Amino acid sequence: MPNNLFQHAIVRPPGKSFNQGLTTAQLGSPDLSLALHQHAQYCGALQKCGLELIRLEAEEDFPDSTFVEDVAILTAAAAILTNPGAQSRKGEAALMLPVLRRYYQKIYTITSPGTLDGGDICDAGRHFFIGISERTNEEGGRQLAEFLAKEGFTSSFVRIAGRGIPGILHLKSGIAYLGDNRLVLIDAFVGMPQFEQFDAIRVDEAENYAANCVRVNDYVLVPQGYPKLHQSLAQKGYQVLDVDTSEYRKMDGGLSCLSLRF
Ligand code: CIR
Repeated sequence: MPNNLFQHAIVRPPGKSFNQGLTTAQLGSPDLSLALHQHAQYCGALQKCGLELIRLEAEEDFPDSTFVEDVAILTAAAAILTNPGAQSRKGEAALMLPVLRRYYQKIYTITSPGTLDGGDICDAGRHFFIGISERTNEEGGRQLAEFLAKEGFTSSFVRIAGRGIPGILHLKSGIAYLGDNRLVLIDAFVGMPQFEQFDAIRVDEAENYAANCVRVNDYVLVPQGYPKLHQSLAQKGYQVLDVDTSEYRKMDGGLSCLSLRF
């Protein structure tokens, strides 16, 4: 049985300004109509997992706002609104606040000088790993750790900034918690003492992008085109749903960033 039983997901499609968002990928400009098609397929996959979707409008003023995961951390009893680390994304948090108010009575907020992106936060059951990255600083991590402690969760920092791990914008670019004490890990994270107690599923280096997969109830969503990880997960007994995110990859985004699940 999954230990993460989600009922809802917040999603926001990309707008016409999508190709003006932040990226280091050097994979070319995304095709908006294909991105919208892929977003619709992604939404369909979440619905197949049993989730009810909360669909937000595209926001032209914020090219990266389709990556909704970065602006909030959602736990059973409380939400934490983030202060995104990139200047161009800071306004996205205010857009999310009224949405969170519809579902959460208790909302904490990360404030400056603390910065934090949701992509750096890996919820591993009662423990949260907090990536300290180019986007999430120690003060942001410290504030989050304090809020989580109030809600009865433990947490620890994973330092990724300055380690020069290629393709790793956020912690969850290289790690995913599947429930069942299992972590999907890229090689750079294998052997780190913090992860030793978990059953690790290693990602082949050529498939690093696929480490950003998501367990949603009875399924694991995996980016399309990464057969080795698909196979490893299927062999462990997971029902795997492949979702094409090629246009989001061009903007440094992965599967998890496209929704907030709760
Ligand atoms: C950014 O650089 O902020 C966006 N272009 C991509 C954010 C991806 N989010 C994530 O991995 N959680």
